[in-house]
Amino acid sequence: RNVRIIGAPTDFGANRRGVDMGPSAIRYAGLADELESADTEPMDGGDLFVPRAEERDPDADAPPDGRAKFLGETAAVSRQLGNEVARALSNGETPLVLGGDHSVAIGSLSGTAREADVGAVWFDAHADLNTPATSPSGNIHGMPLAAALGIDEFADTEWANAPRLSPENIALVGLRSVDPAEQELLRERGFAAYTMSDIDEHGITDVVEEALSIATEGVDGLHVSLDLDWLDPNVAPGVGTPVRGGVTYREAHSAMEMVADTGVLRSMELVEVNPTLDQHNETAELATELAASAFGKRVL
Ligand code: DIR
Ligand code: MN
Ligand code: MN
Ligand code: MN
Repeated sequence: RNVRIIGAPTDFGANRRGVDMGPSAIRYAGLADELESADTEPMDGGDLFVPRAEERDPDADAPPDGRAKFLGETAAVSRQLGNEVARALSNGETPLVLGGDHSVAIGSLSGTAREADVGAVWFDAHADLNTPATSPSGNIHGMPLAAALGIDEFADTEWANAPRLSPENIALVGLRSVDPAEQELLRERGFAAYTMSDIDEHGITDVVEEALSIATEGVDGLHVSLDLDWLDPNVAPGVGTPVRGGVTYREAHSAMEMVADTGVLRSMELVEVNPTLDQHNETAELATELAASAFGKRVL
């Protein structure tokens, strides 16, 4: 298959500068070679235009109630990215989006769930279900799943809604840092959510198998959102919001191999790689390896 690499070097959705260097770091770590070793054809269209945070006023487009920094900039990038993802898909390519912070998922999801019914697995320490009213930080990287689902303030936002993404086909895996309002949402709306404790108890294979079956049930394709802070900071130190107690190197590969085995991977993103916080670019290297596993790379 042809894999369309789309760099989305945002950082204004996060609380730390440097995640905008993610796309470069991931490419430099050997993404193209890794994808070739998974028997895919990488096609790199370069990076989207993203405004520089220091040239903008974070509160210029702040919503009347609540906080959402760089809302206008996020909207602009999301529109652009949504169109690029949709275009790649219509050319028969599989989009692989390189973040940037996790706010880029708003664009990926709006693009991938435009012409098809799509389910998603969210591999992340966090739930990313805040809204401007509930966010403790005002950082939009903590909100993309709420945005894509059109929850509350995001309800009538054309750039944020992913029209054919249904809440029944979403599974969150690896949770260990969830804000109170997010806990409430998860409970009320009945999302399939698996914490690290679930992985401790049932093992990565059973948890991911269940998550994938929920996400792929009755849909045309699967979107995989991989926030590198899903992994334990011991193996993925180069992220802005590390949380101890994440999945191991081998568990992560195992999960991505299971993604490949579904045969319906439609789009994917690698987000939150911050080379300025990393050791020898190892988090970007890990991201390239995990992408290869998700695209079908095998030892034998
Ligand atoms: C936190 C952090 N829940 C927030 N979220 C992060 O700011 O909303 N998501 N880091 O990946
Ligand atoms: Mn995230
Ligand atoms: Mn996270
Ligand atoms: Mn259980």
